[in-house]
Amino acid sequence: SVKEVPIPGPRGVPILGNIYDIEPEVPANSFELLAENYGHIFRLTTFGKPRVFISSHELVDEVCDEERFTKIVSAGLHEIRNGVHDGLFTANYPGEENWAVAHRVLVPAFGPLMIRGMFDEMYDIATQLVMKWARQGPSAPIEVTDDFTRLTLDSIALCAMGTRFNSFYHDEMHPFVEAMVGLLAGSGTRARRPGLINSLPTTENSKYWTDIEYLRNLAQELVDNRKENPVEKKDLLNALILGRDPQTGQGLTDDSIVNNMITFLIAGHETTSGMLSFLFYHLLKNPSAYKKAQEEVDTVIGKRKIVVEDMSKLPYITAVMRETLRLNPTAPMIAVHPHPTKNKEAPVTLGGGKYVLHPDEPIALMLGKMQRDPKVYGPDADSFKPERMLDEHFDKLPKNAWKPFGNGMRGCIGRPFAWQEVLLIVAMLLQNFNFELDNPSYDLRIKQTLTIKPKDFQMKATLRHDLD
Ligand code: MNH
Repeated sequence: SVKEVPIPGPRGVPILGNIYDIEPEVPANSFELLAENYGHIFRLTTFGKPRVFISSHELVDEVCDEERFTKIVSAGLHEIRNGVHDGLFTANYPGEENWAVAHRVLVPAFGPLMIRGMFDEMYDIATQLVMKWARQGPSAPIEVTDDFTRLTLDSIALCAMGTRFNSFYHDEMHPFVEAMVGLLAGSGTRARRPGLINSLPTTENSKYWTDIEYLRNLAQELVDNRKENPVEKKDLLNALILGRDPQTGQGLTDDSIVNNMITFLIAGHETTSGMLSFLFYHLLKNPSAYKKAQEEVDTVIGKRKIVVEDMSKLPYITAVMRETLRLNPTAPMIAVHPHPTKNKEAPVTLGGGKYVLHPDEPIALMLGKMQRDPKVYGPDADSFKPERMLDEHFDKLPKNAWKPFGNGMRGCIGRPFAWQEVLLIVAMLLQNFNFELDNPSYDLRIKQTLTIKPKDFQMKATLRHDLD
C-alpha cells in the first residue's frame, strides 16, 4: 500500500493556531499564497480545529465523489443559518429532510422553460442599466461592481419576490438589501470569533438579529401578498408557493418558503454581479477577445431587440463566460467532509492512502487554483483564452476540472438563471456601448465578502448609436 505522507502547513501559535496566516481582508489571497508555498494540499488549524485545503485537479476530483464526501456547512455559512435556517444553501443534508423536499420542489422551477419565462423581467431590469449608462455619458467613470449588483439584485428580487427594489433610481440601497448585507457581513464577523462573544447583548449583536427579523418579516409579507392576490406567472415566487413535492405531494411550509426566498437573494446576486465584473475586466484587458465577442453580437443580433431565442446562438460569449468563471470563480471555495453514513473508511485518507485526515475534518476546495492546474489547462493556464472553452474543447475537459457552480446534488440550483442573465446583459451591453478602462493601467485586485469581486474597477461607456 501507499506510504503515508504528512500533510504540510505552517506552524501556528498556541490556542489561536494559524489565524495569523490568514489575512482577514482577503482570505483567498492567503490561501493562494499558502498553496504556492506548501503545495496542492496543506492544513491550517484555528482555535483547535484543523482544516485541509486542496487545489489540484486530482485531489478535487477525488473529493467530488459523493459516495465518500458531502457538503459541510461551516464557518460563515453556518452563521447565515441564523437568518435562513435549513434553506437550500445552508441545510445540512443528509440530516435535514427539508433540503430534499425543497430541492425536489424547486429543481423544476429552475428548468429551461421556467427560466425562459423570466426573460422579460430580466430584460426589463437590463434596459434600466443601459439607460443609466447612456444618460451618464462617455466621460463618467462607472463603478462596475456597484451597478452590476443593482442589476442582479433587482432582477432576482423581481423574479423571486415579485417586488421591485428600483436600485437604479436610488443612491441608498433598499432596506431589504441593507438588512441582507447586515446578515452577510455579521455572519462573516461572527464566524471569526469565539461563540461566547456572539451571545453577548452588544449593539452589534442586536443589530444582527434585528436585520434578520426585518428580512423575514418582509419576505413573509410578500408571500402573504402573493397568496392573497394570485397572479399567473412563471416566476420563482409562484414556484415557492405553488410547487408540490412529486414524492409526497406536499408544498413548502411558510418557514421553508421564507428561507428559500431570502436564500435566492443571498446566493443569487453577489456571485452573478462579481462574474459580470470579472468578465468585463478580462474583455478590456484582452482586446482580441473583446472584438470577437462584440462581432458575435453584431453578426447574430445586429441592432434589433434581443430575444430569448438568441441566448443559444452566442457560442463565443458563452466561452468568455466559462473562461471568466475558470479564472475567477466568484464563489471561490466550497467545503466537504467525509460522508457521515456512506463513508466506510477509517481513518479517511486522500491521494490513495497518502494523506490521513483527522476524524470529520473539513476539506476546502480552492476552485480558482484548481481551475488553473497546468496538468489540465497547460502552461498558459493563467491566461484568459476563451477559445479553450468553446464547446468542442469544453465538452472534452476531464471530469471535475471546471467547478464554479459546485458539486453534485449540492451544486448551484440557480445556474440556468445566472447564465441567462449574464448572457443577456453582456450581449445587450456590447450591442449598445463601446467600453474602455477608466484607468488603462488598472490591474485586478480582489475584494472578498462571502464571494469575490474586482476591487476599485471602473470603466467608461460610449453609446455606439442612438437609443430608440
Ligand atoms: Mn449558486 C449553490 C455558485 C448563481 C442559488 N452556487 C452554489 C454553489 C456554488 C454556487 C459554488 C455550491 C455552494 C456550496 O457547495 O457550498 N451560484 C454560483 C455562481 C453563480 C450562482 C458562481 C453565478 C455566477 N446561485 C446563483 C443564482 C441563484 C443561486 C442566480 C438563485 C437564483 N446557489 C443557489 C442555491 C444554492 C447554490 C439555492 C444551494 C443549492 C443546494 O445546496 O441545494
